[in-house]
Amino acid sequence: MEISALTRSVVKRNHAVIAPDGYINSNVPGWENCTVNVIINEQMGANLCQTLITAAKGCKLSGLTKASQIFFYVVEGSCTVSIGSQNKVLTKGQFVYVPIGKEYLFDGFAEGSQLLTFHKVYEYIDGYDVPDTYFGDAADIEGPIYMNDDALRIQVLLPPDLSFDMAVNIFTYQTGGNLPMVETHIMEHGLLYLQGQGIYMLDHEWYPIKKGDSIWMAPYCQQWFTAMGKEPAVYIYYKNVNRFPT
Ligand code: UGY
Ligand code: MN
Repeated sequence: MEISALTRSVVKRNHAVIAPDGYINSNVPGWENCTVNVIINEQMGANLCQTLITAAKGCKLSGLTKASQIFFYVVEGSCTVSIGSQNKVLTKGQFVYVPIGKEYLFDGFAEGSQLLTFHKVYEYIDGYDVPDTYFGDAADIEGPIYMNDDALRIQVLLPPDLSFDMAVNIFTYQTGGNLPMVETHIMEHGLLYLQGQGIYMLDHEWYPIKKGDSIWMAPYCQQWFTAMGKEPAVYIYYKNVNRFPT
């Protein structure tokens, strides 16, 4: 018998590991016929929001982005999306970046489809316009080798353009791959595990992590990861970029 008093989830001052076993659903106005799990949010001290949306029959997400831009990524299933005059079908691995000040509508979901979202308050920069809506497909994006290690690949999903103040990347570790150093950096991360398992070190604590788990890393939360198991470990993560630290 499983013991309901145990979980792998932890919420600390500068990091959190959120496993799906503790999810409690939220209602988000305009997001109908779905469950919404708000996994990372300013309530825990973060400067981003990360949610996971699971579609039920008749799921429809409509809204208008205000201060925050939103990145939507299809984790499972498919849907249709309309933003301004653009209409597209999105399937697993495809994504859309919705800038501030845009109306969006997602519907036509296959039941059980899952969307990951990252939200960040947009920071203007002199000399640059707000980015446009941007569609993409992770399958079309090459993953160059990371830090000369053939076991590590990073796919950069958003354009390398200073008008963007957030990056979303997919990091793939072949079996036995690990981060070549302990990272210590000002940028913050929100992360969802897409495949496999491994051990994450966060602020010198060690956590077993697997598909479906999420992680929040505050600025300067020290981080290291090694893949385990027999399939590659894959995670998608958010990072704030391209702005002078205030
Ligand atoms: O881009 C990054 O900072 C990335 N290498 N961090 C991480 O995977 N924890
Ligand atoms: Mn990092």
